[in-house]
Amino acid sequence: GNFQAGEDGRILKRFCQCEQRSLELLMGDPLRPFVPTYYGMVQRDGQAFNQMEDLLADFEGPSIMDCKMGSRTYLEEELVKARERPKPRKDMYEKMVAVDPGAPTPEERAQGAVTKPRYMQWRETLSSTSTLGFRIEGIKKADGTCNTNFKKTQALEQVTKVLEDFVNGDLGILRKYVARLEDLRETLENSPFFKTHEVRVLDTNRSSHTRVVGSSLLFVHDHTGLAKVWMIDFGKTVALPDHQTLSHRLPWTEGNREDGYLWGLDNLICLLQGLTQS
Ligand code: 4IP
Ligand code: MN
Repeated sequence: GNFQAGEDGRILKRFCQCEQRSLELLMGDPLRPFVPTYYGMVQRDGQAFNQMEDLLADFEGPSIMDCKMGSRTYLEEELVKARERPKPRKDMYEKMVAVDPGAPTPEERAQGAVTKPRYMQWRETLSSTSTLGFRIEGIKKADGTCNTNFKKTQALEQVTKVLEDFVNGDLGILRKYVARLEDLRETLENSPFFKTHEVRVLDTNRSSHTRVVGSSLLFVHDHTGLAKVWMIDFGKTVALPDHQTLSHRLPWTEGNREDGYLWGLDNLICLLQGLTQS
């Protein structure tokens, strides 16, 4: 797996240069309270790991939810690569037919393989990634139940029901999640990591220097009423070329590199807010 237990409230995650770079920058950014504290790279049995805060350490029997944020979950580079040097992925083909035997095209069926962007786009349109800018990836509840079977959870009512079930309808927990996400949104909108220096030049405050493709929000709460959210998984979070900026809200078209992160966050906050009022 990607993770190993570390010492005193820390975890080890398989080393990724891109993630290290992001975490190092984030340690000096206003977003720091919303990401796991980074403790640098360590070696174990000849393997390199990023050492970071165990976000579950303060919880008693936590319930956990992973939401993948954004309207696009793969890098544009993958699209270019797939066009120039297509790399057939048999594993992704297998994952695809396991969910929907009718999904592959006749050509893909003959190959027994699909390209990565093809698979990722199929996942996006099947789930709420395309319609809401986020999708639920997995939930592990305090009662021991675990569900990662959300690949086809797309409809607003379905997503809402899953969120409500995750918190067992607890209004206190919901309100804490909403408050934390509103804090996060405000911090994102003011984060130099998320926002570029071109901001002032272009006279817009919605620009960014960073893509946060494939990054997740981790929701954790427990029976004591503690409820927090963190941004996790920066393996695909990269700096944009100079002078390029993002709104994180505009729809993606190839070349504009928009990731829909804030659009998804707006929708998620809206949904949870709705639940506190029902
Ligand atoms: C997975 O598909 C996830 O999208 C992974 O993202 C992604 O890794 C995998 O790409 C892809 O196969 P399923 O969730 O449908 O199994 P995450 O790591 O965020 O879960 P990347 O590297 O794109 O993040 P490959 O190329 O690693 O298989
Ligand atoms: Mn990843």
